[in-house]
Amino acid sequence: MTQRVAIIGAGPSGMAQLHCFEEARKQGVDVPELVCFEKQDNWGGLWNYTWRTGLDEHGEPCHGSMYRYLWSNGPKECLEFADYTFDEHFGRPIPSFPPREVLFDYIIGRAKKNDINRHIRYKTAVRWVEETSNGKFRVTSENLDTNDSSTEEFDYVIVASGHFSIPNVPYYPGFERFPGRILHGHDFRDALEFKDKRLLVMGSSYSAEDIALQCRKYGSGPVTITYRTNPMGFKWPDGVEEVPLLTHVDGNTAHFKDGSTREIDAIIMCTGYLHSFPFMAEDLKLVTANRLWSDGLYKGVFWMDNPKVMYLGMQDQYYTFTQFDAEAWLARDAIIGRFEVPDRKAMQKDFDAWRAKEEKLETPYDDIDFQADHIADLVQYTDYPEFDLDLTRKLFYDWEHHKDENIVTYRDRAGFQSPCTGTESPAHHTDWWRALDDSMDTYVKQSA
Ligand code: FAD
Ligand code: NA7
Repeated sequence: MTQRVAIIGAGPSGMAQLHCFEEARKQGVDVPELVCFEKQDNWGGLWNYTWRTGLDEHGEPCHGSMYRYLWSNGPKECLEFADYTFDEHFGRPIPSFPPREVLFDYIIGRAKKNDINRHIRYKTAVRWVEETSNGKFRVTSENLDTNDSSTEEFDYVIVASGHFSIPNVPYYPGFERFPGRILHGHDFRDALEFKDKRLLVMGSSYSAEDIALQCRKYGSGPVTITYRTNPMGFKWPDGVEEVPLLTHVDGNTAHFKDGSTREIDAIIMCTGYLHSFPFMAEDLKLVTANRLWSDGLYKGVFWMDNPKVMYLGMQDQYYTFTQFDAEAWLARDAIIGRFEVPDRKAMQKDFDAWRAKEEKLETPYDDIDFQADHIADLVQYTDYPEFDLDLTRKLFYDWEHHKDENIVTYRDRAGFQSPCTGTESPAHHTDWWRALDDSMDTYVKQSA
């Protein structure tokens, strides 16, 4: 009997999974039947931009959290597919911080090459996954067009449904009477909505940094960023500042812990996301914070209580596509018998060692090395093509320094070397701060 594998989600992680099974098939491996359930009508996950917010056209929670004018927040060389390079896709060197549409094009380039689309059931949401008495998994899904429900059995389940789509939305006193818009970054789409508005941005991580800058770039009024634990501490451009935590709002006045106040017109909460898997039975459900070493997973992939259930891309992310590839390759190899998942005790021992290392991390540089070590640990077991992982550590270090030097210009840096081809990235034709058109045509066609 052919084995069956259910993959939940056709974002970069689920696509990596389908892709590497195809690579094995090309090597002559007898690959299991693959069914990838995707609730949206297209692949690419978060990179598949939607203008929708709230509920989608089917009344489902909208998955998309990406916004217009989003440019890569890390050098593309640190997420390059080792078996499908930027040079191969674009035919010539391109700069290091491409806009969303350009990266989307790159992701689907590899996917088209291996024709993984044939495994994906679009507009199909997974509703429930549970183990059966014979050690298989019963997966119930719903066709969102017809509302028909179907239940099928699988030998393995791979959860690749992402974890940046269910917003964490705190409450602060006075919100219910605030006379302006309050939204989470998940619902942020177009910075032009906030032209001339005085903004309060909550949070001190990637979204707060990028949305604050982005709004200012597109003509917002002054932006005040409020932090809970530590400020980001960048040298902000004029009109952007960081202040301690909000205590409450009173009309248009925001009050902060240091006793200061600011007049504001809108509040954008960049307060993070929740790992949420309402479709997984309790005994299979990952429960974890957004951290570099997720709870409950051996090698960051295998659900330790039942390693036939695997999760991809569940870590907080410096490395993205490269990490998803490394995880997908190992998941595949466990399924096709090339990698043996050890017993529970050995898994726990391995987990504890990684967790102990994670708990000692202090700086972003430590974080980068930790995640690179994780990738190195995974790829050593697989035939993932060789690439210069150590070079990517250095590129991430450089990127951190560039951000510290100037948060507005770090995306203008060139000369990042590809860990796969050695190609050095050229400068973009326009400074990021002045580049208001983020279309692929403008970006790629005019790139020298
Ligand atoms: P996702 O991209 O979230 O894809 C998950 C897929 O699962 C979706 O297509 C979804 O529809 C589907 N799905 C979910 N639930 C179900 C269900 N029940 N049934 C069926 N299908 C389901 N990374 C970078 O490398 N560079 C960046 O610049 C960058 N910017 C980011 C900006 C924002 C605002 C956010 C939120 C994230 C950003 N990221 C960035 C990180 C991003 O998480 C990864 O790049 C990547 O999209 C994660 O891929 P994934 O496949 O794990 O998850
Ligand atoms: P993150 O990285 O999880 O950061 C969430 C931020 O929100 C973090 O600074 C938190 O502060 C802050 N936070 C959380 N709860 C609160 C409350 N209640 N009040 C104030 N501040 C709060 O999420 P991001 O959206 O920035 O990034 C996620 C991904 O999107 C990332 O991969 C990017 O590539 C894009 P803390 O420091 O914990 O005090």
